Amino acid sequence: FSLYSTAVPGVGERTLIAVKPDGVQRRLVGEIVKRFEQRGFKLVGLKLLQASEGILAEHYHDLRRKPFYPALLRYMASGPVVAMVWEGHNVVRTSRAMVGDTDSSQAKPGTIRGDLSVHISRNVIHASDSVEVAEREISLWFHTGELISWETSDQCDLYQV
Ligand code: IDP
Ligand code: MG
Repeated sequence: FSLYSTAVPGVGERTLIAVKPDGVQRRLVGEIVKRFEQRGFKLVGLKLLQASEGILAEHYHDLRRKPFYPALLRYMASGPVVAMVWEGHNVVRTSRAMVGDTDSSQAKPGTIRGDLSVHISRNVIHASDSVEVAEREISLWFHTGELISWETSDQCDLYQV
């Protein structure tokens, strides 16, 4: 039961964020979590996992014909991933802006990729690119029981409730 999420339109929006294996290996998990926390989003799911080929094939289904696809799947399976679900107003669009350009060499300073990575093939983080895709990706990476609905005590500092 969530009083505030229903009271403020759009506050219940959710997105899938994943720290990719290079980000975990480079000990960037804390830095990345910090940015989403400090922006004001709510963490509703979090786990460290070794992604299976099946989940990665489903996750990157649209890219299956790209020349970099086999290397992308090897990269994503090369170590553990930290998968997260973050919730808040406009979280899908805002997190894409926080993440920055897919090509790290084009990503602006101040963005996660622009501050923490140099190359498109090791760009440290995934973020869903639309609300519909986010819903599909969340159900791919998480069971419903792994997502926690909870109230943050600072809701009225972040939103007009
Ligand atoms: P996104 O992660 O910014 O949404 P997409 O175009 O959806 O970017 O591509 C998914 C992932 O595939 C990228 O984050 C990156 O890891 C990888 N990728 C995309 N384009 C290239 C490329 O040209 N070379 C190598 N890897 C790529
Ligand atoms: Mg994408």
